[in-house]
Amino acid sequence: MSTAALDPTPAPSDPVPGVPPPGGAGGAIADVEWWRTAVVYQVYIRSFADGDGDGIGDVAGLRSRLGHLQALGVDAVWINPWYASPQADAGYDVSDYRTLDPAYGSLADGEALIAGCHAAGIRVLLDIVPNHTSDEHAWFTAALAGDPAARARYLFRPGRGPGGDAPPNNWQSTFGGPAWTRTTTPDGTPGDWYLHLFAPKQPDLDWDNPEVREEFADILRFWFDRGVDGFRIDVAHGLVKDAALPDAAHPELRFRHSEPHPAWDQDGVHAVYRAWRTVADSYDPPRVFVAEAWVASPERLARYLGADRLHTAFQFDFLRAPWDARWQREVIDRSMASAAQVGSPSTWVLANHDMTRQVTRYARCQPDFLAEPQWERDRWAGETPDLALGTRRARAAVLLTLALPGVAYLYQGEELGLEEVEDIPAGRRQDPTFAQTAGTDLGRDGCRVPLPWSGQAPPFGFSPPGSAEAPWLPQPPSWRSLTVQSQQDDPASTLTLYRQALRLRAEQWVRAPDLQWVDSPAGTVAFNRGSLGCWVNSGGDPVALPRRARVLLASSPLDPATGLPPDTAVWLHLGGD
Ligand code: ISL
Repeated sequence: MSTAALDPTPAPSDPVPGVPPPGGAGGAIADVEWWRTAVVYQVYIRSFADGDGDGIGDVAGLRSRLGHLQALGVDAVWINPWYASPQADAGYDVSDYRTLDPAYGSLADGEALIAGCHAAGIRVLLDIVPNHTSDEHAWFTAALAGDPAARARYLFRPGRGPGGDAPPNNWQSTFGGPAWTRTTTPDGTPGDWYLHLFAPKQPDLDWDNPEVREEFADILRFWFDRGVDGFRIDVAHGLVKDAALPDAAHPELRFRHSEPHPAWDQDGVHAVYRAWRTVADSYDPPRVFVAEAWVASPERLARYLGADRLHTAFQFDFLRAPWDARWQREVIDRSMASAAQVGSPSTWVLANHDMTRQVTRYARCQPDFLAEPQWERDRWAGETPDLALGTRRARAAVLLTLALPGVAYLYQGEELGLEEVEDIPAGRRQDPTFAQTAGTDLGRDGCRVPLPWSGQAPPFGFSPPGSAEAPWLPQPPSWRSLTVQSQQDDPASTLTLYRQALRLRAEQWVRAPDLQWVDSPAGTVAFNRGSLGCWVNSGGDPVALPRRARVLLASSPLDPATGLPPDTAVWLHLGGD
């Protein structure tokens, strides 16, 4: 057994503007199959970097920090919605899909950003929001004004019961409260109701209307023509509803992604994506998609994928799996098998802007998430997180993720080991979930807090020095030890671990053969890919590592006497050379 000290991995080269880094994006930019093995970094633009000092992240801030992404070695970015929006749901309420929100920049700024990313060897995915528009979108304001063609693009229905006073069905909004809001007719009397699976300011479109389909094909082309490499599809499982809009056995739209609901995962949705694939394939190089589709199983998810459908879809079971080897292995096996059946790569993700950050998820008891219809933030209310433990596990989890075959998505800030900020004062909370549940659900603001870049106090370099406005969500003072500046030269930091891991992945794992499970002690997951090995210990005891293995990277220090400690992962070169 070798538990030799970690091999020194070359430090990432200093980013050179316009010059792709070696090993990462540089090699991949010419490859049309790049999306099968890419590492994609999710930029939550509102919280990434603020260029103009208004406390809100923007395109100028993102451009100024591309060096961070180069040094990390990512292949692509996915930028959360940057379109014109009243920001009722942080940009997922779009009022104009063909321009940027002024808070983020102009369309010209967006075009320059796309070009700047490409020059840096980084591809660009945008986020398309096709399930709903903003209520301030021109289509919806025309609908409310009575234009029949505009009304037919949304789901207006008469109410039930005397006077139509009850909503048309029993669906409950994802953010809490009824999924229907009643309109007022021009003469001031109560009118029809409109459907919104999310906030009242996000009316659902009627995807049975050909005008809606044509409009979104045109929006895709608008951005593809500007060089965008692909799209993440918001709520991809929700566009097509059961046409009768019947009552649901379980009215909540939010919790029961694993059970049938007439709003989710209807067969008719696949025709939409077949049409979108034709649009994407008409470009050279072809553009790509990743679906956000919360469906009952990996097998249902695979129905979204294939040569005539979408390229990839997030494997959320992996994100939701507890820190437990049995679940990890089962989820990985099932996700890989179902994606492989349709010729798609698995798409691994540990975090996004909707989910409790992994440091905090892994810092508490590990319930059986997959069997639970609840979100973890409800279940955990009141349990103090052990953040040191959560950090240790999160560092191990990313080595597991990046060693797996397929695509990996990183969410901004995970490379700094940020935790969920759970003590944001009620008056500062922005997520509509908080208001729509009267505060019983704290919502998603805690994973959206602006990034700490440098310095000893907020805004930690997020905004320029002397900015008039504070960051739009408050940053914890403790983040002084988690800034990019404080971590970049620290060999033990989480940022250094991510940089080393991405470099080794680009150099070795992406070319490695398929995964073979290795028999390993209970509480561990172990697999080989050719001469590379990955071992993860989520059990309570140290385990011995294979003999004649050379350590390439470890998530925490190894113990020469006992091997792989609990809550640690290691990458090995097998064969002892
Ligand atoms: O985050 C959730 C619950 O609090 C999820 O149910 C989430 O709403 C669902 O995954 C869909 O998310 C996407 O669409 C929403 C938007 O608020 C999310 O940020 C986005 O990722 C509506 O557009």
